[in-house]
Formats: sequence, structure tokens, C-alpha cells
Amino acid sequence: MTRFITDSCSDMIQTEGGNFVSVPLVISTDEKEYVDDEYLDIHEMLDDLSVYKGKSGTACPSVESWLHAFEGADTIFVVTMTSALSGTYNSALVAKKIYEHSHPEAKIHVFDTLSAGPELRLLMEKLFSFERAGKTFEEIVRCGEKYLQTTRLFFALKSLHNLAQNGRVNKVIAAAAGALGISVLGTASAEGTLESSAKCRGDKKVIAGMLEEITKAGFQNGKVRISHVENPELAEKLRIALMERFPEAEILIYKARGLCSYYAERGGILVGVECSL
Ligand code: X90
Repeated sequence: MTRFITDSCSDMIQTEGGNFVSVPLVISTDEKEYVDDEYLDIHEMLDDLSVYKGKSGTACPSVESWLHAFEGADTIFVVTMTSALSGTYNSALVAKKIYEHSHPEAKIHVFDTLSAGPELRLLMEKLFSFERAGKTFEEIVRCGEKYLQTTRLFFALKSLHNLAQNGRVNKVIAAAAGALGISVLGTASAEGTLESSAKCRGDKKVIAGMLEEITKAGFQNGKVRISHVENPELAEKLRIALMERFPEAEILIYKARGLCSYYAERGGILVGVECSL
């Protein structure tokens, strides 16, 4: 049996009884733990965090939780967030070794997206389509890795407080977003780290900057996946701007789940695109 597994940074919700599983990361404060599964109330978590004065953080899935997700499957594709910022990929690799030991017939591949959010989703959607097309395990691995070379992630964040607090971003970059109304634009670097490209004031400039970055990346008429943290307005403005320049684009907008909401913070958007360059 084939199974597709991702971590909750993908913003994809597990479907009952399907062959798709989402393994949650956990967000925590000294007072509470937020498991990033389908039951998490993200609005409430963001409200809690907005008044919480102490330290907060996150934890990647344990080896056991990956093993639990593998159980019963013999052909397994795992899509994880960037190994440069999280232990998620490594923990999945350890689980793969253990599972292969007890299930010598099993075939497992773990994709390190070197990215976050919508770029994981793009890859996962592609893997589904490869399976529907009847590709073999080896073909899906090869084509999936190749596809990953053609997708990019861009973001616009109003606050980088949680990224900085957890040592996931340079403090200088984080400070740029401190001022009211300023957004930091950036991308996932080739190494899987956060790279900032500009800071701008107001939605208009965010959209213009984003459009320029996406155009420069060689986007033409592929898929765009936009996840937002309680900011459907900004996501919609970007959709309209993209459709004007790229009428063939296939765009989907959705809410970020817990992990991305914690790190991208209220107002943030993450944009995954299929590029040709
Ligand atoms: O605890 C853990 O292992 C999780 C740590 C995750 C840290 C980064 C999460 C990024 C989420 C924020 C903006 C996009 C940055 C993209 C850089 C690759 C999304």
C-alpha cells in the first residue's frame, strides 16, 4: 500500500481513511501546547500568543510519530520542510532507517523541500498526479526531485518576532519588520534558509515587490499556491495582480495551519510558484 506523508508545515489537512497523512509539529508556550493537527484552533492560538509575554517555541515530529504514520504502508513518500531550519527531515530519515529494518520490502523516500508551506503542497500535489499517471516508485522519486528544482517560495511577513526568537532568522533582518506597517519580502534560499529581499510599506508595495520577484523567477503560467495567516485580502490582491500579468496561472488561496501561522505570524502570506528557471 502506498502512502503520502508530509509534516504540518505543508498546511495540508489529513483526510479520513485516505492514503495521505499529515504529521504535526507542536507549538508551545510555558502554559500550553498546540498540536498542529486538524483540531487546532489557529485563531485562538494567535490570540493567546498575542498577549503572551514569555518564550514560545516549536518542536519537530518525533521519530515515533513518523513510524506511526508509516505503519501498514510499504511504498512511502515523505515531504518535509527545510532541513536547514528544522529537525523534521532528519527525524523522518531516522524513522525511514528503522522502518526499513523491520520492513525489508518497504520503499521509502524522504524529500527535503528546503522550503516551507506552499512549496511542500506543490510537491505533494505533483506526487499525487505522478501516482495517478501510473509512475513507478523510482520514477516518482526522480521526477519529484526534478520538479522540486522548478518550484520557489516567496513570502511577505509583517513580523519576524517568532522566527528571531527561535534563532531561525538573523536578528538584523527581523528588526526590519519591527516598525508598524512594514513588511519583509523574501524567499527560501537554495540552501533552505530564509533570505530577505526588500522591506516595504503598505499592501500596494508588497504586491508590486512580490510580482516582480515572481516574474524574475521565470514564472509563466504554472500553479501558484498562496497560504495566508488571517489575511485573505492580501492574498486576493496578489491573485488579481498575478491574473492580470499571467492570465493562465492556476491559483489557489487557503489558510495557513498552525506551524506556518506561528512563524509567518498574523498578516503574513507564503507563496509557492512553479517556475521554469
Ligand atoms: O521546531 C521546528 O523544528 C520547526 C522550525 C521551523 C522554522 C521555520 C518555519 C518557517 C515557516 C515562515 C516564512 C517562510 C520562511 C521560508 C524559509 C525556508 C514559514
